[in-house]
Amino acid sequence: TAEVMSHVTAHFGQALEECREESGLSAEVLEEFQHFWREDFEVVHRELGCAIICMSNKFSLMQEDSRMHHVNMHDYVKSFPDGQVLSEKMVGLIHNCEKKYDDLEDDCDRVVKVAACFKRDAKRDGIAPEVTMIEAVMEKY
Ligand code: BOM
Repeated sequence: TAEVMSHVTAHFGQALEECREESGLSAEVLEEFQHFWREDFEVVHRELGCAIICMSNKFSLMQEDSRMHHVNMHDYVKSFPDGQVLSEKMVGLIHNCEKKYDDLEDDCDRVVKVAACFKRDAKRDGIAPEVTMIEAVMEKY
C-alpha cells in the first residue's frame, strides 16, 4: 500500500546524504529523497541511478551486479508496519522493470531507468505515496 511505501521511502531516503558525494547527485536535481515521488519530478538523471545503487548497498538490497537482491529486499520491506502486504508486490514490480532494461550495460543508467519504471508502475497500481505521507512518518526514522 501507499502507506507502507511512505515508511520504506522515509527510511531508505536517510541514506541519501551519505551517498551524495560519491554519486554526484546535486541538490538542484534532488534535494530530498521523498521528492522522488513528486508528480513533477522526472526520474532521468544518471547520478540518481548511482545514488540509488549507493543507498541500496547501505542496506544490502543489491547484488554484486547492481540488480535487486530479492530475499534482502523482501525482508527489508517486510520489516515495516504491514510490510508483508507490500513486499512481494514491490519485488515483483522491480524485477519486471529490471527485465525490460537488462541490456543496458551502464549500472547507473540502467538503475535510473528501472527506478522510473518502478515509479510509473507503482502509481498505476495505487501504491505510490504522496510526499506529505512520507513527511508525516519521517520523524519515526
Ligand atoms: O536493478 C535495480 C534495482 C533497484 C531499483 C530500486 C528502485 C527504487 C527506486 C527508488 C524508490 C524508492 C522508494 C522506496 C525504497 C525502495 C527500496
